[in-house]
Amino acid sequence: MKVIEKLFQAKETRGAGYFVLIDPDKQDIPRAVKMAKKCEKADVDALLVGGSLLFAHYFDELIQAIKAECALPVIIFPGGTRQISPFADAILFISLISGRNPNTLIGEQVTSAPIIKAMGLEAISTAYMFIESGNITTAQFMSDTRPIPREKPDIAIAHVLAAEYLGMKFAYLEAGSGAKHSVPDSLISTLQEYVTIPLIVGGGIRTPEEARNKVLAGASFIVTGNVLEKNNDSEFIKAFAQAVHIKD
Ligand code: 1GP
Repeated sequence: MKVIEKLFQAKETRGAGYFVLIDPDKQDIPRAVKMAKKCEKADVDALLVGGSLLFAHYFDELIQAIKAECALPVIIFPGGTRQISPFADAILFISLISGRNPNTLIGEQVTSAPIIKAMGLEAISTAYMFIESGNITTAQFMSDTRPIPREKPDIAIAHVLAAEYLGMKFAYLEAGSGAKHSVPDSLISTLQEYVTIPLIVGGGIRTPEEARNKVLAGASFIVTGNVLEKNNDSEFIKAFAQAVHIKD
């Protein structure tokens, strides 16, 4: 079964899916493997691997090590063309549609597409949208783009509609890693009325309750990163998974 089908199935059967982001710059290989195993036990739906910068030089090795010990789908969430690996199950093929930087809209994609083809990686077309979150995030700075103002839903609506009409499979609403404020629930509920493509929501989500509220507002997938780097207690991960899986 393709990874995208597994994701749709998780959304269908559990109400929503829960992704944990492993940033190779924040976790070395042994820590990442330990975390991946805990996530599998805690009923996480998939692991995202990637980061805005990538100082780490062991991207392939980290993914291989996770795959050797954990059965969860490993999906690359790339901060750039250096983050492609044949050892992953799929890659979020993102276009940063909230920005007007041609390189992050189409340039990086053209450079990486032939490599992805050669590796036989499953590419999952995803519209990536930065939502203003109270501080300038690394991803915003590195992409040289401005986020969509959080109090201007019309701008966000126009962007998700464009994503759907362009045939993208997901829209990822990103407040940014470590964001002061996560994507507002009210914005999620407005956007889900306009499109049928599933909304992935991440950035600055710190509690299971916050995650659940986003699902209740209409998010189909929730991503957390930072919060589990600070507390990777198995029960805490489980609490997030249970909060997101509203049908379980
Ligand atoms: C994924 O970048 C986020 O969309 C992760 O954000 O690290 O703040 O959870 P946090």
